[in-house]
Order: sequence, then C-alpha cells, then structure tokens
Amino acid sequence: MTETLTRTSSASPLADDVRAALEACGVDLTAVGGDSTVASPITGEPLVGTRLDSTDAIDAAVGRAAAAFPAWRDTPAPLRGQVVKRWGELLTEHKQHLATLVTAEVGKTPSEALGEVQEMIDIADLAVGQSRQLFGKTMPSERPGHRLQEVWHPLGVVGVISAFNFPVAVYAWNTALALVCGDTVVWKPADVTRLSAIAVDALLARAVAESGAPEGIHQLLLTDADGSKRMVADRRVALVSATGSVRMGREVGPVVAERFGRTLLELGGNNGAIIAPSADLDLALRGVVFAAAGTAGQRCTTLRRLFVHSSVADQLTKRVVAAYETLAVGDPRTEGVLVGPLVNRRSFEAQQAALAAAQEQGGTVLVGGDRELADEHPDAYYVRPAVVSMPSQTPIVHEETFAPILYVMTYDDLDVVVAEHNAVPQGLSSAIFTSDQAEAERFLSAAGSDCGIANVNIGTSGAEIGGAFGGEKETGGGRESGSDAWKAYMRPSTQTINYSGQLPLAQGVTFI
Ligand code: UN1
Repeated sequence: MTETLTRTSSASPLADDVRAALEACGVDLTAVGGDSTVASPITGEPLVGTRLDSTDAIDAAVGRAAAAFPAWRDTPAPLRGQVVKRWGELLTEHKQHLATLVTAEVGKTPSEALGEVQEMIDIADLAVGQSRQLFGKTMPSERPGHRLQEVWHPLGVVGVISAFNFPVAVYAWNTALALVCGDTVVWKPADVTRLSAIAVDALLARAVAESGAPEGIHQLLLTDADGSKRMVADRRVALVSATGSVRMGREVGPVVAERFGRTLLELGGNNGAIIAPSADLDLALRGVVFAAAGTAGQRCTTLRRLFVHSSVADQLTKRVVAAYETLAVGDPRTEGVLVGPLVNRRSFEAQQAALAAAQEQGGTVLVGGDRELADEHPDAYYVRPAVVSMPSQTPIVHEETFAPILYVMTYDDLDVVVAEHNAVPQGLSSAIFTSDQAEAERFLSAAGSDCGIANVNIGTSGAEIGGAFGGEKETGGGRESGSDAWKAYMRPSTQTINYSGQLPLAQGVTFI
C-alpha cells in the first residue's frame, strides 16, 4: 500500500470497504494509487486516491492497444472468446466486490449494483457464444462461375468512454463484444468511477494473463475530460463508443467524423410511458415507480414523462404519489432503502432548477423534490423523487434532467399522445401499458414510438442484454449489447471470387 493510500485510510469504513474490495479483485494499489480522490455520493467522504495519467501516458496506452491489435486480430475468434469466458468467470467470482465498489462510487442500492455486475456477466456469456457466430453472408452473383461473399473483419482499436451511472456494465457491453470481434480496447471511465474501473480492468488483466492473450489488448486511462479528448482525436482509434450527455456527444462526434473514424453514441434519454385505459394499474404502478425513481432517476432509461389516459389519470396518479411518499430515501447500504443519493452537488442543482422551471411553466409538484438528510450528510445530496403534474409538454419536459423527476400529463387520443411522446429531441426508450393488443401494436409499429427501445407492459428501464441497446435522434443512433450490435465493432469485406476462367464484367459492360 502506498503512503498516499495509507494516509487516506482514515476512520472511514466506506473507504476501507473500497480498499478491501479492490485488493480482493487483485488490484495492486501501489500501481494505481495517487492523489486524485473523488467523493462518494453516499457521504461525501473521499474514497481511495488514484493517479492521473499524463498526456504521454494516454498516447502510450493507445500505442500499446494498437501494437497488440495484429496478434489479437489473427487469434481465432473462438479462442478470443475463451478470454472473455474467463473474464466472465472472474466477474462472477467477484460479483460482490464489484457491487461494493459500484455502490460506494455511484450510490446504487446493493441490489441494483449486483444487477449491474450481472449485466457484465450476461454480456460475457453472450459474447462467448458470439465468438463462434461472426456470421457473414454469401450472395448470388450475376456472373457465371462467380461467388460473392461478405466477411467480417476486426476494426482495430476501440475507445470506450463510459458514464458514471453504469460504470462497469456499459464498458463490458462494449469490451466483451469488441474483444471477441478481434479489436483491442482503450477505456476512459467516468472521473467518479475510476475505482470500479480499476477493479474490472484488473480482473480482465488476470483473464488475459491466464489465457496467454497479448497483454496490450485492454488499456485503462485514468484521466479527465482533456485526456478523453486526446484519445478521441487519436487516428489510431478506429471506433469511439461513448456514453454520456448529448453535449459530450456533440463534442466527440465531429472530432471523430473529421478524421473519418467511427462512433457509437449512446447519449441522452427522455423516456416516456403511456398508460392506456385498459392498463393493469397494479402492474403499471410498479413499472412506473421502478423506472422513474429507481437508481435515483439516474439511468439513461429512466422514465421522465408519463402520459396517463384521462379515464384513469386520477386513480393512477394518486397511487404513484402514495408510493413515492413511502419510498425509503437514504444511504443505499441501509436495508430497505430504495433511493440513494444524486451523484453530486451539480446534479442536485440541476434537479432544483428543473423543478423551479416546471413550476414556472405551469406544473404542480405533487410529491417530493426536496433535499433530505442534509444535516446528517451535508456533503451528499439526497432528494425525494418528485412527481410533477404538467398541463402539457412545456419546454422543461423536453429536456433531460438526470434526477428523479417524473412529469405527468393526461391524454385522450392514442394518435395524439404518440405524437406528443415523440415530440422530444431524444429517442432512447419508451413504453405503453395496455391490455388492448391493437393499441400495443400501434405503439410498436413504425408509426408508433420513434425510440430505439419500445416496451409493452414493462417500464422504460431495465433492458436485458440480449436486445440491441440504444436510440435515435439526439440519443445518437448507436446500438450496443445484443442482437447485431457486434457488427459495429467489425468492418465488412465484400469479396467476389471468380472461378470461371473467363472475365465477364458486371452490368454486361464490355472492354478488352
Ligand atoms: C444506461 O443508463 O446508460 O436498461 C444503461 C437499463 C440498463 C442499462 C442502462 N440495463 O436500464
């Protein structure tokens, strides 16, 4: 343990738990330790300090990932899968340690933190299977004695920028697939979640070492936004997969486009749900409360806009408000707590500003919104999730505020409400609660929800890894995780093979 780390190991049980979890994951604290500490959102106390990488160190890390690429590219995909398989086993073994780190750094409840680690294990499983299924196609050629085929090849170095709210799962979605696809990965985690990242990276290092894969295939950058920009601008990075705000996406996108690199963007969400007259209200209530208040409203998939049919609006809204009144808000490590802290003061200020704007724009706060536990934790920001009745979609409802604020509006006509639902710049997740199949089908059709994710009788959050995850419009258009998302990490090579002994030209062209 370095002097710095010893010095910061005060009488803080939280920091002690973090240090123990890191060590259990095989982290060499002397190698990563330093002076850059971040406060836990649970108490505001500093956790374990880390080093910050210099500009040269960032360039060198990208260089190592680029140097490791040819050998990794040439490793058969099913063998690449074995590295991810071992990583998945280690993630399973250390599930509790990783969850401890996620709770300490993000403030998630243990159940949600364990769920996040489970997402990593699930994507590792999926990627192992995918490693034997990087299927190409053959197409009929218009020329006799010719064959056309499409083969998928690795891209190169993939840069992953992950957000604080899913500090490990989203990295794993990208990395498990990128690795089986033959790419190498450079990871820039969120500033506040470097410790979780260090642990996850140490487990991957172990999997890599045990299987004899090239060491350089995974690189971790302990850096800030400037370091991140440097990686994004680096021509050696073939694909930048970034999760975060629309503002961040607007910075990353053009820089990568300018050098003709690729991006996979998962940006803002402003997710809506429609409660139809035929909805099972018991089920809708639970779906709404988890999606809107879970993770303290800090998921990209959090439910932020609720459209309730006027025939059930009073009844459902009253029940949602009653449920919110009893939600246990507090230290997520306390049994029974369902709503942990906001990540930091800035987030609290944004929550307060949004509530003020909503009220100025005609909204009425029905429950929540106030800060709680400020005496006990002056440096932590707990709020009771808020329900705000809005007369219509005023400007604030079009904005994503990364906090637990649920705007409730009523509707009478499905076509009208679908148009309202789609009338926001973001397009990540959406839901309808209905027992009317025709209504559900209309919502799922091309004329229905314009989001990347459209659910029936479940909330907007909590997607499984088997489907492609991502969204349209300002959400950025990227798809990660399951389905065909793996193709984003590869390049198609279209190949024509002529075994005719002649040289007929396509389209009937004659030349020599
Ligand atoms: C995110 O908030 O960036 O669907 C990811 C969900 C989780 C992933 C959220 N499986 O809510």
